[in-house]
Amino acid sequence: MQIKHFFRPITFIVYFFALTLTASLSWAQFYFAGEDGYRLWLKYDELQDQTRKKHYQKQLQSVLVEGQSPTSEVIRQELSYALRGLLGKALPNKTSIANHQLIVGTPQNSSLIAELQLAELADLGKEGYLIRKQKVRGKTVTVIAANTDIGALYGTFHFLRLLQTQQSIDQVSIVSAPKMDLRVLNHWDNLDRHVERGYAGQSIWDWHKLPDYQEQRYYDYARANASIGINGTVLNNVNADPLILTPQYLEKAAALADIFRPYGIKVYLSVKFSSPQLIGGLKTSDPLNPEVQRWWQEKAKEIYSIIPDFGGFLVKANSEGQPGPGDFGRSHAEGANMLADALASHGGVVMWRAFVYANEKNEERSKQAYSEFKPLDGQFRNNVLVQVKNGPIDFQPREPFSPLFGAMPKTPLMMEFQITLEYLGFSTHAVYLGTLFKEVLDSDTYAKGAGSSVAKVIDGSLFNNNISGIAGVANIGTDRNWTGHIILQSNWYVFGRLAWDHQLSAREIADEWVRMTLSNDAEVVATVTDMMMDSREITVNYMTPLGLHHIMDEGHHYGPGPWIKDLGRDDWTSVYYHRASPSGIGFDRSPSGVNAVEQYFPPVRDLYASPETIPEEFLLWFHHVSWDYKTRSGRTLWDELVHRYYQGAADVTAMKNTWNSLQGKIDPYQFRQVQMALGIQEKEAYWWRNACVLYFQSFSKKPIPTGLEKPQGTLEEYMKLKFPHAPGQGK
Ligand code: GCV
Repeated sequence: MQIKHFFRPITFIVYFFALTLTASLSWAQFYFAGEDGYRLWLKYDELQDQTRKKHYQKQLQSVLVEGQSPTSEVIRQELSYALRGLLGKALPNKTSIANHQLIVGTPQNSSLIAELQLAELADLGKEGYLIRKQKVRGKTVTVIAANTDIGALYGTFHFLRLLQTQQSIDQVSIVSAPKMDLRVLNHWDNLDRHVERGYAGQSIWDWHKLPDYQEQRYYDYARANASIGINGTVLNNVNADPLILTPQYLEKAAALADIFRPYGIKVYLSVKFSSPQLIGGLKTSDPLNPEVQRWWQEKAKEIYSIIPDFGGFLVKANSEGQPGPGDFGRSHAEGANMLADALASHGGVVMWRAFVYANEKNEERSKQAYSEFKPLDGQFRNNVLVQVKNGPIDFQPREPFSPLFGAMPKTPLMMEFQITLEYLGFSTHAVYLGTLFKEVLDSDTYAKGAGSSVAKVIDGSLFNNNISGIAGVANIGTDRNWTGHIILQSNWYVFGRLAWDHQLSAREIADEWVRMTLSNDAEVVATVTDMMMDSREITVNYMTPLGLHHIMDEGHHYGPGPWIKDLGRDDWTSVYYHRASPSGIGFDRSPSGVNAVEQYFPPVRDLYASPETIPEEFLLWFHHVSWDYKTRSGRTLWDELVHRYYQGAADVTAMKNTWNSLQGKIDPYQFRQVQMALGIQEKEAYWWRNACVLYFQSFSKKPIPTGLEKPQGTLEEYMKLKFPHAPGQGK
């Protein structure tokens, strides 16, 4: 799978001539050889620690994977590929049962495992597993057991992770089951392969060549997802093309579903609510119209006839120009229920998005999803999940959690995170999202008193929901390294790991990802993990400190644009959100303003209601304060704001230097990729700093605090910058 460019003779010759002909080329050009990132965290390179390797070799001389299903075959292949790589040794093809040291299977496909009568399996459901040293017919072996083949596959990946991260397997004893049912990637991929908010190339789905041409990448995508427990994928953009439901495209989706099935991954589709009119020839898409209902029922039947385990529909309705039940005077519940009824008998679900805001409502944007959906609690069918973005606006570098979490006890709420960095620097900034995800998941809603975390709302445990789920808007594209640069692979990884177990810490997941992707060297692991853990806060500081939000340039959302005003709608502009004026800055969402705090449960509501008690990172989200307002550092608001912008930018320089200190300790190509990205990030961090400080200074009229350099450039210069072809824009 990996192409070692440098070692191919032809490549070597090309490099040689390039070097001699261009004397100015530095040796750095050679650093493009190496690990290109395609293998993600499933590299399985031979372990460098010889003692550890020998120890593993002794315990893994012979492996038995039970079962004949396609999933068992996948397990067999993955184990043999991985162990050959990690241990540098092919496994013997056949040994007698008595000699097996690792056995993988289920009580159904393995008499050896059935004999063990493993009581823990009773609590592990369809996807859980156990990994344990166990006496089997008198001999101690490692057992990976589950109730299903998919569970055994997850257990296998966990076991391989232990080896990849060089942990002891001597006394291994692990029992694990996912905390959420649906762990789903949302691809905002169009049928022409443009990815909305995608910064890593085109869509990996080659719709034109499907169903017959099946890329190796589809299989590697499935392996990667299965390795972190992701069990569903929504193939197409929520701004859906109705053609996805035509036979021509369903056949293509079916081909992908066939590939993903052995890996435990179900296919879902985003659908356009007006499909009955657009492709069905009906005069209406009114959800209460019997003909429309019949159309969806027939469509569901057609889908299940070719994708028997089809997951269901994701719907963006009456949002940003998309059609929906509101067009016919119906509620979101009536729309969702019609689709849910069509899918119910086949076992499908509807993931209905709560990302709605409308001009006509004349209500502040951050409050609208709550106002619209809370009254519908209890009205949805039991195969509907309402999918809520983590914050009340739109995937900003920092937002408070959406007040809907905790507010709809009778409805399963699904989390929607954004893995792609639409608002955090596209694919050239190194921002690890583990800390952002955890901050949201661990937030206490107080819906049922202290301890009612967002995580407990979405995993269904707080309100005892019948189904639970979490979605992540994918950052995946055709770039050889999948995600733009290597560090951003960690965001795909951490999403999957937290979807499986939200109690894991962001740090332990970063640590494990670094070991599997970059190196097990202690210095590399510590340095990169620290860097990743700080990276999101650094980004908040140079983009949107102290609760500022939505001040990026318009449309593409690339770079700073606090001056953006006069667009089609106020709540698409930056000035709507920061409200800077000569007297101060920030959005008054307290009781003296639009009172968005009322949507939270006490004591959050009370804490957020006053600038004195609100956590400072949300100050300007909920309050308009004067430039002289005293912040907790003792500085005035103006000085604190400027300090944070400066600190953020300086921290990127520090991060770049830290990374540079790892040269020679990381694969050269991996090193170079991140080095280049950090170079861009550094430039852009200073751009953000200078543009925002100069802009806000035009209101505060205050000097840059002593000791800080003057921003380079002028505000006018920054305001003139235009990026009409910035990637990932909506079409
Ligand atoms: C898919 C934001 C993005 C849009 C996206 C929308 C959504 O507004 O900028 O590109 O559309 O959110 O989540 O539906």
